[in-house]
Amino acid sequence: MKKYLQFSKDVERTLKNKQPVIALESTIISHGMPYPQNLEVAGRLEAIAREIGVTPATICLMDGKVKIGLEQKDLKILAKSNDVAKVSRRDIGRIIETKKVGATTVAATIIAANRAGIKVFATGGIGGVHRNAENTFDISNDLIELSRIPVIVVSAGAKAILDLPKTLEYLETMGVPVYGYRTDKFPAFYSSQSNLKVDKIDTPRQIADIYKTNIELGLNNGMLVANPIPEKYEIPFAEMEEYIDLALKKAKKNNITGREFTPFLLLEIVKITKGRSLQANIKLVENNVRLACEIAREL
Ligand code: PSU
Ligand code: MN
Repeated sequence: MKKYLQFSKDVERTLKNKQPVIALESTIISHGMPYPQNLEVAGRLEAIAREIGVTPATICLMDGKVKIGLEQKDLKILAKSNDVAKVSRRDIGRIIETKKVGATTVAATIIAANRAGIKVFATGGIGGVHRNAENTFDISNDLIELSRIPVIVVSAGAKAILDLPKTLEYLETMGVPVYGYRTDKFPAFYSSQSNLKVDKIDTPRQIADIYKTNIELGLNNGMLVANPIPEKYEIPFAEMEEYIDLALKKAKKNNITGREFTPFLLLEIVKITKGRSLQANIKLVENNVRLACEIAREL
């Protein structure tokens, strides 16, 4: 992949100087949030990282290249155009070859980040095992890539649109460590906790140390750091459940499947909650970027 990587000046210099960098995904911009909030958020996440002294590298595919670190005009295209492809592992080659614009999911972003030498990545929520997966087989590529790409993924757990117990079981099957940041309850994205147990870790330093040990042991898997949404911004689990139900019913009625399924549900929930879920989403991503930056500095 090396010859396809195109670094921004900023990211290239920071990596060369062995200073901290974090990776950010672009699907959250193109398919995860509505315009114009998506563009504001993309800019704000980068600003938060810079304030902490960490260089943000938002990643996407453009002009036949894997871009590591974007300019404002790139972010604008991702935020506004409705001709942006959602890219997981299997889509990378096709979108590079056809020189289309591709927004990278968690899966594709960590693949690219790893090739670029970036070890920490922040997002909102990861993809996972969908409800009813026993019939649909809908399991996100994110989980597979987490098991084989040695990048630390900071997320607010997994979204309650998913089947959380099955998602955790699958991560265990695939050998992916899941750590709760200062909690032993797996966070459920909009809500700070579920009743599912995870191993608790209390400091960015400890996360960095475990990561380094894993690498020294030759275990080349990634790890998931689940960082709960700050309580004052959370939407209670039971309340979310009603909205998610509505969104799932609508998806079924409209026959939404495959890569369209997650974006459909996310935007539907924004509509149903009249933007409240979007506010929670924004707060939790910001919170994840801060933690990812602290971990990157420890590394
Ligand atoms: N979860 C969110 N917001 C998102 C996504 C997931 O809360 O924007 C996006 C991420 O890019 C994730 C992708 O990698 O959806 C997963 O899609 P799928 O379920 O189709 O694998
Ligand atoms: Mn899927």
